[in-house]
Amino acid sequence: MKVALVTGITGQDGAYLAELLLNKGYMVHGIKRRASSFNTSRIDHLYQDPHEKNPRLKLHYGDLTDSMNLTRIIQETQPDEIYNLGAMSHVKVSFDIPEYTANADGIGTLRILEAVRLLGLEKKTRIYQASTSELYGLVQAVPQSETTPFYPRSPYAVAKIYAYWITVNYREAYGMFACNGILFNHESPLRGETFVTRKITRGVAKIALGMQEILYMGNLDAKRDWGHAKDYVEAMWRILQQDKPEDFVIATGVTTKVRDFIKLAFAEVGFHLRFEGEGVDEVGILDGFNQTVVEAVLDAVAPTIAVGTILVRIDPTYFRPTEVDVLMGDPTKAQTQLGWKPHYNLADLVEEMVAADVALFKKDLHLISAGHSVSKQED
Ligand code: NDP
Ligand code: GDR
Repeated sequence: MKVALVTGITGQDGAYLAELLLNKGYMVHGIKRRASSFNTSRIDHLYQDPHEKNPRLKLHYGDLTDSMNLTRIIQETQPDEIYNLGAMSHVKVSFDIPEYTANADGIGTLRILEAVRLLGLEKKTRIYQASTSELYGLVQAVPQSETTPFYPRSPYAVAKIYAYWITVNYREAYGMFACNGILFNHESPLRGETFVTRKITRGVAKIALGMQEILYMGNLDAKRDWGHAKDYVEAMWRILQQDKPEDFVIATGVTTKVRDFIKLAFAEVGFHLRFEGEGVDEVGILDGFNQTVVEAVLDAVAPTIAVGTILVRIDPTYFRPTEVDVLMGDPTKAQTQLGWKPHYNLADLVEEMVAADVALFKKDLHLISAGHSVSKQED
């Protein structure tokens, strides 16, 4: 049985990857951080009681900032494959906690590579590093491929560029099977609540259900190449099954403005939105309903919002000190060498995410009507 170790197993990608590896028959070890409350909701459906015979999923307490902990876990688990997905992954937040981000996202990768080397596992253990399209940063070329120069624009991206190059360096210096997947944005119903797509689909669901009035957003002009996380974890696995260790861009090749994602998401609940104004004064206004869609999605809960109501406003808090304007990947190498192509397009993604959030907040409505309180956190 192949053995995999996944850092960041409690995150969006960790959850989809763990499921994929279990389905392929792997023994999966995951590193979770100690928290004051349970933080495994994304993988609870995969949980296996450690007291059962031969469980194939085992979680270990750990942290990418703790070398000894990582070395011990790697020694104990002797993995054939390590997927280093753990990171402080929020670009905006990295401006608030830059030193921690460098430590976890940059040096954390070094700790894994060095542990594998010191333990003499460099010929056994293959390593996947979660690199990112944020490396491209300030636009040098569109679309971006494996040969496009990098120009990082945030503490997060600068930390990840260290991780990218230290992975390349250990491959070249010690002959290790260490690879970068340069993944463009990928989303899902499991996406963290404060990334733009999930923030939008949550906001749309809550507005449609009468639980929120306005969605406050940052830069609506940013363009992103959005895929589905389920497709992207398949690419991670394929990268480690190659004969030779190499780096790959994983993307859909299609880019979309944040503003258009918002329109698509509102359309899922039958709301037509139009945008008016400029800069911080731009607003998204309800232009009309498609009543059939509204009734189908919301179970005949007709919205009481009047046409002409402002549903989206700009809050400059969400602007970044330095922004990445356009990301659009060229996945040709992955298509030809890995035989990888995405199964989901943007329309499928938006549909799945909005439907999941409508279902989620309908549950919250039941809880509220039964006198329970629910989380009000938004960011
Ligand atoms: P998430 O933010 O959903 O998950 C991040 C994971 O890392 C969580 O399990 C988190 O734990 C864990 N983590 C955070 N800090 C540490 C630490 N110090 N030590 C150990 N674990 C830690 O990210 P995604 O699943 O979306 O992304 C996975 C990886 O891919 C990340 O490295 C991200 O930077 C990168 N990436 C993501 C892209 C995307 O579009 N999703 C695109 C390109 C790259 P906890 O649950 O406790 O917070
Ligand atoms: P990104 O994702 O920074 O690309 O990093 P995010 O979804 O946070 O932002 C995408 C774009 O949307 C703009 N934006 C907003 N973003 C957020 N979060 N909240 C808002 O209100 C908002 N309004 C506009 C942003 O300015 C940005 O241009 C993600 C992460 O998963 C990284 O870990 C990963 O490496 C990259 O994708 C590829």
